[in-house]
Amino acid sequence: MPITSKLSSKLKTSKRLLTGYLRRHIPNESVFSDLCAFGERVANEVDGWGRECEVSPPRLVQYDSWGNRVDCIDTSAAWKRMKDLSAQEGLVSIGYERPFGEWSRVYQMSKLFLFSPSSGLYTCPLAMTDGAAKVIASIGISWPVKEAFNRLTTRKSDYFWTSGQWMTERQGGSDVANGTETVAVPQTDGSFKLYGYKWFTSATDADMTLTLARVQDSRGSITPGSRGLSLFYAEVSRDQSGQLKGIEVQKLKDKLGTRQMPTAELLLDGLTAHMISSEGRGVASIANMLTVTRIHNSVSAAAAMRRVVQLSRDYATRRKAFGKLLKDHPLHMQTLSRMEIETRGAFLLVMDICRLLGREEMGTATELDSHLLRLLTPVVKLYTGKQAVAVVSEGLESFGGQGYIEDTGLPGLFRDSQVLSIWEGTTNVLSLDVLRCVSRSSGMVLHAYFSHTKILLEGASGVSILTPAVNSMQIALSKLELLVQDAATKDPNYLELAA
Ligand code: MFK
Ligand code: FAD
Repeated sequence: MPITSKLSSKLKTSKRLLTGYLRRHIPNESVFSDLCAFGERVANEVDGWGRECEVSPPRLVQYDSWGNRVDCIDTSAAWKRMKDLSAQEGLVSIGYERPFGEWSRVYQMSKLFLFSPSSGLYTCPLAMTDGAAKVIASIGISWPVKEAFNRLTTRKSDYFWTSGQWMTERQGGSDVANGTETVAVPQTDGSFKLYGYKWFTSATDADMTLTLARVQDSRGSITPGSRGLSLFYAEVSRDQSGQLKGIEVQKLKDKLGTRQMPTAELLLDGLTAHMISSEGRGVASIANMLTVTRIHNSVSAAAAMRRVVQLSRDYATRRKAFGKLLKDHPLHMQTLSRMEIETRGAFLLVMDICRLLGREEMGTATELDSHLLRLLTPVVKLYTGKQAVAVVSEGLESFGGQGYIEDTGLPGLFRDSQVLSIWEGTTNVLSLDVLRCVSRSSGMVLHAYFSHTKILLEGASGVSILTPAVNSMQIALSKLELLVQDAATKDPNYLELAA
């Protein structure tokens, strides 16, 4: 039996960290009763489904028995149950129903924090679904995306849709602006047909997607670079013979981790799509999706750390070495304490970003809050992504050899944490995003950061948030320092930005 399947008491410890935070900020009994009930459901039901997703990974059926191309991505029953549960529990919709005003995002992300390590990576489609809903909300909920918005944010499982986020192409995942080759050919009815190759598309069993492409004019010309990219909405549907309309699934990727969910390479061959940004504003328009998915990524990183710390602490009360339990070895406990501190710091920092997002969405954010949200989103994503790999690795070591053995369920935690620093922007690319927002706000975001740390220093409850915040800023700033030094000799464009 995998070690991760005896979770009930450990989730209670997780709830202590969570409840401590929530009691300070949302002292509302219905939040606690919902989280307690959900925590029990995760421990008793969902964790087993997560394991099932791991041992029954998706597979691609390209042809049916009669040789017809079907491109069916076959997922486990547990993966499908995750979708129903996500709708019923409001794992996306809470962010849009906003039952607790500016604290609704904290409430939603608290549920995701409990769900994530048991979710079989279902948090990935949920992140993209939330991001797509956010983009639609920001551009206006009207045709052709009105129904899509309603479906993404519903609690009815049979109406619920998930969304993909198809940005990465072979030529570039970081450099989307220069790497995107997909073209959008205008149709007489105002829609477009997309032709191109999307190199990474996760949770490809989604019902719709947001994607980027270049509009081709009547002479077949396109505009290169960022200014040539527009944002498109497309539904993933099948014709009467069961064939995908305008899409061929070329293959499912064979990945280090995240094996529970399908990640496919897709050929877009005349996929019907609707432009939902102004022409040439694709990157700026999808930025709202990036903000939300990067925050989800940070929640998942903190949750992975939390899970491994809980398991390590529990093991320390059962395993004996040199005649006593591990918990009675001060050196071992020092290791666990360091993991615990990292985890608590990450949790508080992540929740602070969720708080800021909630304030912005309710219109209660101050200018300082908005600058902080813009600055801290890439910082927290890059910091917690790296931290999760380190803490989960330490966690595996705390089990000795057993940490390396597959049927404990522990290696999966490690494999799945490695992706957190890669997708949704690598560490360097996010450091450049910090530089971008510092430069484009004429330094206002940094001013906001230093005012915020001063406020935190003055408030006793903020001190615990301060350390990781300062650490992460240091990582980002040291990257910038290197970049500027390097740029001085190699790349005059960066110097201009850094100024
Ligand atoms: C468990 C949780 C799981 C989460 C789900 C995981 C599923 C997997 C999903 C993926 O991995 S999806 C793919 C994610 N891809 C990336 O994150 C791309 C990484 N590359 C970047 O982030 C680049 O910085 C980016 C492509 C966004 C921009 O490159 P450009 O085109 O060279 O940027 P440019 O020209 O500086 O900016 C264009 C506009 O976008 C500007 O606006 P304006 O035109 O109005 O000035 C920028 O200000 C704006 N912008 C860029 N980044 C922004 C932003 N605005 C707000 N926030 C940002 N972060
Ligand atoms: P590159 O951009 O080639 O980066 C290679 C290295 O160069 C990195 O270390 C990077 O930090 C560094 N680098 C790049 N540019 C700079 C720079 N300017 N300065 C300094 N260093 C730089 N994408 C989607 O669109 N949708 C998905 O659903 C999706 N799912 C994914 C699922 C998985 C499991 C994985 C692993 C990836 C997924 N991706 C998805 C793709 C992911 O977003 C990209 O792989 C990621 O953004 C990096 O892009 P890249 O692979 O082109 O790497």
